[in-house]
Amino acid sequence: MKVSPLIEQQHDIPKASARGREIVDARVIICSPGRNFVTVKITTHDGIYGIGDATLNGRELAVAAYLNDHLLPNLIGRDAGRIEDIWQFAYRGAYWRRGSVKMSAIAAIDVALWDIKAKMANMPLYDLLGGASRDKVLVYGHANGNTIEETVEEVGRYIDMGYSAIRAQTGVPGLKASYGVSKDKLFYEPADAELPSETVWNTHDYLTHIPKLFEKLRQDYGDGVRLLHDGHHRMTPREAAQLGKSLEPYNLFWLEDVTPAEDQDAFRLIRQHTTTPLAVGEIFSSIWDCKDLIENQLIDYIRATIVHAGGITHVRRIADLAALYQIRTGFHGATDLSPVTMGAALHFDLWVPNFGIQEYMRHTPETDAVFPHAYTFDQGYLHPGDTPGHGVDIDEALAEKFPYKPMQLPVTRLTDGTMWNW
Ligand code: CS2
Ligand code: MG
Repeated sequence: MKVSPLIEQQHDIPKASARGREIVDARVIICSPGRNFVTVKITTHDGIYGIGDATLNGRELAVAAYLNDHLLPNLIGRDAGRIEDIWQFAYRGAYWRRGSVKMSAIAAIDVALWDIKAKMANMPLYDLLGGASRDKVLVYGHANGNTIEETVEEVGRYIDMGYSAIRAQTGVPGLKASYGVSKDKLFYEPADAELPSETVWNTHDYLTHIPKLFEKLRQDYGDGVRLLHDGHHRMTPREAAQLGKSLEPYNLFWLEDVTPAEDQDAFRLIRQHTTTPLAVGEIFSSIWDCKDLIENQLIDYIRATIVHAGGITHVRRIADLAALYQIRTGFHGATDLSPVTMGAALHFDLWVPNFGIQEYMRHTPETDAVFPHAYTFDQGYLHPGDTPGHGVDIDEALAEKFPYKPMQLPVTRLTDGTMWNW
């Protein structure tokens, strides 16, 4: 396997002394190679550096400001090895707890410090976490089309690429744009305008249309392929229960984000009516967002992910709680989570005992060039590679050529104009 020179250099790392572990530099790098990314780079006195992702789609500069103005100045002179203490300092010390902006900022620092620690130990991060629990990481890809026929064809393309787990999204007749359907098939990027573009939504039409897609997929591709679907927070709990029930004959791997999860108890109603497996959590920022969902076994997969939920240090706690209840991980892995998050997540996935699946939306060639990485795809699985650290770097000179571009996620309204959940 060919790895980039930036990744190769990381095998050559000096031994750390007490003084050598001190943080001497911590800064934010913002770039837009295809889309915006916020990256934190932390360097020790010995010259070992680690990087972390702080990208929060459509709110990138808010996280960057939180890092620059409030967190990073505190790091200078601290021992880079004291990851837990730095996490507690950033979380408790702020007084204001939780929230996507703060937890993404903490996550970036945390991942950069785990990267440094694994490099100091001269180990791939998965080894430092406890060692591999499996040989490779099952991933799912994204197939989508404007019509059922187009989506079915796309699923076939993913099967041909070697995927055994595929998320299928399709346009709903009569609606101009549907969540999950993109112009570009391999690289889906929903943030498409400086000020949010408006889409229209109609749950009634969606609920009657979606089962037809999965019926056709099972007819054409049989029972072997794992099929997933994302409801993107659009339904009420009762509507979600209806969809789950109507999809039962097609044996989905999971049905995701069927209803907004601020009210964790709402999932009881869904659970009582359907055995379709439920996944939720890509917008969660802490364990408190999913504690009841987990303890009451109202979900099957937890999607809270490293970049938006406080880094490895915090997501490890979520995964451990989930393991007690036989709930498995299914980390968010859309293109707005940078390759740095993908690398860190893959090390976590290789280790975590209760692993379920990892989302894998491919990044554009520009993004991949700015973030050289050791992870590789083979026949529906990813492997994080064995480079010390998390195996992802940033080419800063190249990053500079892609300056930040203001972009936001769309919003959606019902057909009568009522604001709804995008
Ligand atoms: C998503 C994302 O990947 C997913 O499951 O729901 O596409 C999500 O819409 C974006 O990450 C938002 O930034
Ligand atoms: Mg989703």
